Amino acid sequence: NKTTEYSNKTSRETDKNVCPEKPKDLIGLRLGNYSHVTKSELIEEFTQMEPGGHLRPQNCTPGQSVAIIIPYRNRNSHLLVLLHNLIPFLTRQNVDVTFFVIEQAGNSTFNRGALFNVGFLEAEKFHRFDCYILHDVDIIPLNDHNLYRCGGNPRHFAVALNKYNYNLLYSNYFGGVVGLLRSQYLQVNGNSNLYIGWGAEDDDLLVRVRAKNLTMVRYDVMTARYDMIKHERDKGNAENPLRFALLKSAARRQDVEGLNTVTKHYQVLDMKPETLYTWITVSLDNRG
Ligand code: UDH
Repeated sequence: NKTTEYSNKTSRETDKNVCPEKPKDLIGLRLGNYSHVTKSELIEEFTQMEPGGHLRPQNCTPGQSVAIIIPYRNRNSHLLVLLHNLIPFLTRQNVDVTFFVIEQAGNSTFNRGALFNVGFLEAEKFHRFDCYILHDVDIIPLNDHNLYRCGGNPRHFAVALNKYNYNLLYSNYFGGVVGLLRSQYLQVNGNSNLYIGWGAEDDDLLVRVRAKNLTMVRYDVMTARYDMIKHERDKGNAENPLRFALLKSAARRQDVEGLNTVTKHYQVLDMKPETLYTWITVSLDNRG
């Protein structure tokens, strides 16, 4: 029983050595590491990784278990760079984290929102994580005071991107990297599954958050600073012309479409617990 195994490892009742609120090894703002790296080099470098992409503090007991959900298709080099940066970053933060890469199979139009819902449901089959962080593959955190954990309100982590001179893109921006407690993700009914192609699924999630009387919280621009790896728009992820119309009905659709309806629309084709991550390939029918 995987769940029991996992819980035993992180049980706080038997261990009084709880990780400090503010970890001691933080170093603050630094440059990202964009050197070319292979998967086997990462496996060799990060011997602390446990099967399925589980990383946990060695010297204290963490307060939360965190799942990082990465929506993915055809971005291998970005994924390796992300992990090369995230693993040391999260080690310094004493985070108990498991990485899930959710790969959309085939050539169907990319559906980032649905992939997050799939990631949540599939991760739950391993463990009821306390905190779910929804993380684009190409966004690299630069300041380890940007603590990867969840709290009383959903957090927008990716506030200041290099692409926008490390400023917020717009005041209601809720994209790139966000974190919600398990209970909050359930409460908002996850993401919408209806945004097929690029745009506005992140805005829809913020509407859902607010409609349930939750507030988005953010760290300041120095703390919540990221580099986005430069890339062209992917094939199979064209701008969605319906996105503005969909966004208008976001709150109305919230309870009838989202996490509670995605099950009908995906199939797991492959599931591999590897050293650096649990890799899950899914087909989506993109019918909501
Ligand atoms: N993603 C993939 N593969 C795809 C499409 C998207 O892995 O084919 C994932 C990936 O995690 C990515 C996220 O979905 O970080 C968001 O997609 P995106 O990077 O296309 O979206 P973003 O708004 O990119 O970050 C804007 C770049 C558009 C280029 C415009 C050129 N003028």
